[in-house]
Amino acid sequence: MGVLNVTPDSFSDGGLNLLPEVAVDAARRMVREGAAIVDGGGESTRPGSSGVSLEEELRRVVPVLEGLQGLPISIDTTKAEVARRALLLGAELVNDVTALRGDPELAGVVADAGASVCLMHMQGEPRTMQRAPGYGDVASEVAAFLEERLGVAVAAGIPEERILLDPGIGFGKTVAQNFELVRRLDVLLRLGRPVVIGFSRKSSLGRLLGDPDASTGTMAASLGVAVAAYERGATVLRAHDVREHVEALTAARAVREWT
Ligand code: HH2
Repeated sequence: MGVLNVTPDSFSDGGLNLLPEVAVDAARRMVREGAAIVDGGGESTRPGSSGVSLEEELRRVVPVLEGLQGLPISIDTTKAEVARRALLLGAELVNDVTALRGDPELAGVVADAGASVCLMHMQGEPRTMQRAPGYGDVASEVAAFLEERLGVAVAAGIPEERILLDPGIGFGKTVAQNFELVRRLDVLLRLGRPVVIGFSRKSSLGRLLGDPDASTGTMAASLGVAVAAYERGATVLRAHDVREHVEALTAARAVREWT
C-alpha cells in the first residue's frame, strides 16, 4: 500500500504532493512500481496534529481522486463525506484511523458502497496520543479493541471479508510497544482478518537508531521492519517508498516460496 499524503504537514512527506498533478504522478508511479493500492489522504494524523475542516480536506483530495480514476485507491479519512466522495470516484477501501469511532455516518457509507475498510487502533487522539501511552499488555489490548471494532463494523453491515485490521504503529504507543506489536503479530492474526502494518519512516525507527528526538525514520529501517512484519504474517505493508518495499518483500517472499 503506497502512501500519498496530499497535505502540507504530514510527518515525512508533508508539502510534496500538494499540487494535484504532482500527487497524481506520484500515485501513478507507485502503481507502476508495484503498489497493490495507493492510500491517499488530505489530513495529517502525525503526533500533535489537530485535524482539518471537511471543506479543506475535500479541496485537497477530490482533484487528486479525479485524476486517479481506474487505479486501485484507498482513502485515508475519518470523515463520512470525504469517504462518500472518494468511493463515488472509484476508491475501493476506506482507511479510518479511528476505526469507525470518529464519524457516526462512516460505517453506513462503507456498507452502502460495498467497499472495504481498514480499522486501526489508536490510544487517545493525534493531538495528545504520544504524551503518556499506557497499557497492561499492549498486544492483547490492541487485539481486544480491534475485535470489538470488527464486531461494530459487521453489525453496521460491512461484511467481515471486507475488513482489514491495523495495530496503529505510532498512534499512542512507545517505541518498545511499536516493536512488540510487530513481534507479537500472531495475537492480532488470531482475529482471522488481514493485518496492515504502517511502520514506514515512523519516528520509532529514528529513535531506535539513536536519535531520541527523531520525528522520522530511515528507509532502510522501514524496509527491515516491513520484512519482519511480512515474516510474521502481515498482509499489507503501508509504505512511502514503494519500489524499495516491493523489492525487499519480493526477495523475502522468494525465501519463503519461489514462484
Ligand atoms: N499511519 C499514518 C496515517 N494513516 N493508516 C493506517 N491504517 N495505518 C497507519 O499506520 C497509518 C495510517 C501516519 O503516517 P503518514 O500518512 O505518513 O503521515 P501523516 O498522518 O502525518 O499524514
